[in-house]
Amino acid sequence: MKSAAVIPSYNVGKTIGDVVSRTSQFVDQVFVVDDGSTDETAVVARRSGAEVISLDVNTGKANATRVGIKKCSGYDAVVLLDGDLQHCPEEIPALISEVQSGAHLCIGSRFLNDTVGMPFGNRLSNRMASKIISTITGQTVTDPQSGFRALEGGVAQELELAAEGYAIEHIMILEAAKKSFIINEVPISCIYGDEESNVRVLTDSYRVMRDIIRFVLR
Ligand SMILES: Nc1nc2c(ncn2[C@@H]2O[C@H](COP(=O)(O)OP(=O)(O)O)[C@@H](O)[C@H]2O)c(=O)[nH]1
Ligand SMILES: [Mg+2]
Repeated sequence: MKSAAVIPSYNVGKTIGDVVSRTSQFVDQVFVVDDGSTDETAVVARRSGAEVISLDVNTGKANATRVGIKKCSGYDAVVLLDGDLQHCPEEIPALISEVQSGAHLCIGSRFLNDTVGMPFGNRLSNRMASKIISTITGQTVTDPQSGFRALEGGVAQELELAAEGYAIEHIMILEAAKKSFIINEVPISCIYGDEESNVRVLTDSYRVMRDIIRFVLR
């Protein structure tokens, strides 16, 4: 199974080298979409073996992910993961294996494992998102905000992913469910260290809700 990873990246120069070199051990090609970073993200990613797609200005996680997925045409599986080392690349084979077994979208869920270390705010917003996405799709999705997931290659190219910023994770699930694609989850770990989040609670929560409502009304 020919696989690729897409890492949407914004100012993750401190961690991207490690993420790329560890991810390369489990996929055939790593694409880093450097989204107008002002640090050494692109240089470090390239040096670590990734093909880097550089965007001139910061366009947000959704756009960078769409750009990266387009580059993956011809791959059988596309893995998505964050660039700040909160995900463990060694868990990639478990996600790809689900695609190999027939899943169209396999989400790495932090809630099927111990959630020790997850900040209270994240836990709360995840619970709410889980209720909303599970209700709309009619299936239990324990971690709709997880950025660590794998898509079947053809499905990856077929999804429109009409979302902005962090809404992409939710909209990907809704689009996949609407097209009756097979969605499942596997447990993953998530590391909470001293990384900084780019999430702006009010703006990003508003965008997520707006994009979900738009999707439902379409
Ligand atoms: N391309 C791109 N990637 C982003 C942007 N913001 C965040 N990311 C990526 O998305 C991942 C998750 O973002 P982060 O801010 O850490 O969110 P959190 O982990 O949910 O708090 C990061 O590791 C980055 O790789 C952005 O504006 N553009
Ligand atoms: Mg993060």
